[in-house]
Amino acid sequence: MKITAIEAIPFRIPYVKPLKFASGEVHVADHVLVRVRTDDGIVGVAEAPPRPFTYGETQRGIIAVIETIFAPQVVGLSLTDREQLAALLGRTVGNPTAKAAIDMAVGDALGRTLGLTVTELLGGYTDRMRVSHMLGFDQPQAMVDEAERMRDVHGITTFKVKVGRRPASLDVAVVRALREGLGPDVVLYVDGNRGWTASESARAMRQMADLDLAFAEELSPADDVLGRRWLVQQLDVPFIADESATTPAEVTREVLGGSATAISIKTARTGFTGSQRVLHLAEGLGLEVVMGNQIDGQLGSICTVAFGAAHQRSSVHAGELSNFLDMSDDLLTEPLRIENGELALRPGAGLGIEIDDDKLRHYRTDS
Ligand code: MUC
Ligand code: MG
Repeated sequence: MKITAIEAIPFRIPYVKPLKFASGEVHVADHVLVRVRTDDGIVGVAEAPPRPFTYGETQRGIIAVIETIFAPQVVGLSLTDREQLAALLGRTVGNPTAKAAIDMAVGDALGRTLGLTVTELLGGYTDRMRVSHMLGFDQPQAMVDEAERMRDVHGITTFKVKVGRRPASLDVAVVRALREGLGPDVVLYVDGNRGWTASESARAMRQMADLDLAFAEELSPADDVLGRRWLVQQLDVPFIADESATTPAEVTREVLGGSATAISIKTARTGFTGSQRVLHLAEGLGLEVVMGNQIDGQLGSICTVAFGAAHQRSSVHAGELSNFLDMSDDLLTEPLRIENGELALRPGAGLGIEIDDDKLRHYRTDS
């Protein structure tokens, strides 16, 4: 069970339909495949998606920090030394997806070694999650058409709508068109990626008061401290902290400070170990949790569902698991399928997936 090598492999897969939101846009998945090898011949995998506009990481930076800082410290640990691993990775500031991918690849390798799924190792609550689809910026009718296609083809009935544009009336019109087009039974919520000020957010939420929104996420910056508290206090829906509250300390600060009342957990940035710490804190604080999407590929999405399905609190709400549908291809031998609005786990050990060597050869950019 000893870790003998950690590889960081860049790959590049274009999106058929780019995702646009207030803090950036993604046209190509320039991700990093992380492989952890052990002395038993086991290989665990995970992917790191750099989001420079949110966390400052780049594809090259992820590879550099893994190869020069993390791998030399982690090689030699046992797969069961999870606290040692967290402590070693935690000595370096930042680099959330590089750390998370190592943690998750170790989790996958441990499951494969023991013949257990990652979900069984983490908690084993259930074997699937309902899916929420994230709708990026577009014209109202195009966003309604996309949502209808997701409902008709995949059975998805929960939608997160990207907002935060100026004028805010653009986004208010989209959310109204979605509610009118999809009817009262779908779940709708909005994510502003800090695009509006607190007062713009409050005004837009008043204009959408009749649209039965389930949540509002990161409408304004958490660093506008008093404005954000003022905003959160007046809303009658939970306010989700996403990029402003990624660690237990940040969640504690934002929630106790009145700047959030629910949280998004993304395995892409906190792995399995860090996500479990945040989740258990959320239980203690009594916060609702949504499993978020860092614009993950299929490997990232299976990590999210493996974690989300492992615990009761993370599987209450639909998880954001469907954005890989907008990619032109992926790395798995057997693509993930969303059916009847659900994404089910694979039965095999670890994450239950395999990397297709031909696809990796085709999409990797280092050879
Ligand atoms: C989200 O929930 O904000 C956009 C940027 C990112 O890192 O994740 C997405 C979705
Ligand atoms: Mg968000």
